[in-house]
Amino acid sequence: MTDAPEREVAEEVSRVAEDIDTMEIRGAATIADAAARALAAQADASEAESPSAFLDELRAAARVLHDTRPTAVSLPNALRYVFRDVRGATVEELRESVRESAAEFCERLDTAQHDLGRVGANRLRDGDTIMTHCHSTDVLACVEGAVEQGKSLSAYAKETRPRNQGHITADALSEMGVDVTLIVDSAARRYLNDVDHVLVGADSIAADGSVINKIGTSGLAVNARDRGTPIVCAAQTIKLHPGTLTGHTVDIEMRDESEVIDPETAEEIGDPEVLNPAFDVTPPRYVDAIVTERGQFPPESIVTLMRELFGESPIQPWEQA
Ligand code: RUB
Repeated sequence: MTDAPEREVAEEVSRVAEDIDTMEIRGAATIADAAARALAAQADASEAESPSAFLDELRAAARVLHDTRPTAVSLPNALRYVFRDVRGATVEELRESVRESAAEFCERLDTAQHDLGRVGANRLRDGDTIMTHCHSTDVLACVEGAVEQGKSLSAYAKETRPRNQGHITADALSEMGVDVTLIVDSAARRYLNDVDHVLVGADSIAADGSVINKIGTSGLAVNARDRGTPIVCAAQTIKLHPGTLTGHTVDIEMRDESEVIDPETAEEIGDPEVLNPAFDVTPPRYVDAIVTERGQFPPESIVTLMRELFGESPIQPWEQA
């Protein structure tokens, strides 16, 4: 957080921020893509007359985007990436470099997801059954890769209360020709014996290899370990959280209670306190592998990749006035 004075940001930036906040735009990779494009839109719309005014506006836009949802590190990592390559002595040069940097970021995101998918696909065998939680485009890339390799798969898709992102996954898997069974979250343990791999995504990966993902992931992982079912996290390196290298923890977003229960029903049952954490932390000992575009890693070794990619002190453009 910062005390920097608030500046006007481009309409498109406000719209994207609102859509991320309300989860019209959701999922870590999709949020990152939208944030990078929004910075490019800010650059396009800027009427700044000096390079410093242009950069002030760009930082203000980064701040608005950054403050939407706290858990998916892909969002600040996208902002960092775009800022890292911004150069120029004039407003026009700066504008062009923001456009180029944002476009390069989005292209790399697509390529990384495709490459990750091929790695994850190699873990899956013809005839395997998977179980999914929430909706992760990185997970779907692994399934798509396996289908492209000619493998036939079945899936249990957990519905994922309270927002039911499992419905999106069920739809996407069916589109790929996967035989899908939708289950409520509490039925997961019942079906784990029939499952060859649990596949989950990540919003952030901490330096110790912990996986931060949609609430319910940790319980699923503990049950999977108890049943001896391998649990794989599919996560592009944009999900590695550099702040955790220096001891920071990942903020877990708390969302509105209206996602859990409507006010009338709450009143009927005595207006209990309602808690709605959006994510949880799965310790590395419950995760068999983290699949990235750079190959698969045991969770405990992910720190090496994190140091290589982010160094010790990543920039925080949204904190600069
Ligand atoms: C989405 C979620 C996904 C990760 C990874 O939560 O937890 O598993 O974001 O998604 P929400 P992806 O619906 O609250 O955003 O692999 O697409 O980046």
